[in-house]
Amino acid sequence: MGDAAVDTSTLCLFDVDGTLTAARQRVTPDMTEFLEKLRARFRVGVVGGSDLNKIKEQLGDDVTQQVDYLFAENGLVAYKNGELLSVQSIQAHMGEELLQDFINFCLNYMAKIKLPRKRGTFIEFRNGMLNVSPIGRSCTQEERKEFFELDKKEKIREKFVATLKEEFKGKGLSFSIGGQISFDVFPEGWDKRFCLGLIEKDNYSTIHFFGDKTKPGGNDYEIYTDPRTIGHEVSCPEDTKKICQQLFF
Ligand code: M1P
Repeated sequence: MGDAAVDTSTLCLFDVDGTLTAARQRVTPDMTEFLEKLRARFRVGVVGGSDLNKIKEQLGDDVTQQVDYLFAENGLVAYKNGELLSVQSIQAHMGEELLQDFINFCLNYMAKIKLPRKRGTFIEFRNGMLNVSPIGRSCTQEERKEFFELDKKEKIREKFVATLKEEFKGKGLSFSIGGQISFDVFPEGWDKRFCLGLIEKDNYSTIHFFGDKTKPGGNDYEIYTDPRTIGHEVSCPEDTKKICQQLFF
């Protein structure tokens, strides 16, 4: 089918884990073929929280060529038509002044906490976020469990985050306590909605978003409920395909 048949005003945007692939697994040939078929009708994009290498492991080395948009790290690393479109980082966004104030405050706060055990890597610097861990990320699995149990009782992370929210009020930072030993800090809006800002100038009249973590607290929630998208909740890759079949074919 030639380009004339493509509805260029509609974009179908897909989450990766649980939507195009099973969690952290490779895409099936069936899904790859389906995306190709869909791309003959509409523009197709992929938005994942993982970095580009992890997305390539799951969707294939040539994924940037297989879709119209590939957004890794929620769009901090963005490809359009196989070409690098833009790269964003937390240091470029926050600026060194605020970033250092924040890091120094965290280190100072952690220096005053007494825990049964402390290890290393208290702040992990990632491209799009800081990950802060009072016990330190280099703890063992046993130590991790011990901290997690203690944190349930003593709310160490919750209190830390509450203090940071107060101290850095109005600085445009979001906090998320997701795992067991740490919490994430990132600029407001740097969830999957980040990629929507990058495609604004492409003037799509309709953007369909498909994701599985669409409930509050899930990492698809914000983009799923964003007024710029029509959100579709899926339960697994087979469901994604089924819903698309019903909508588009
Ligand atoms: O996926 C949830 C969290 O998983 C890890 O947290 P922890 O090491 O505390 O269990 C981290 O990768 C964190 O960034 C992430 O949000």
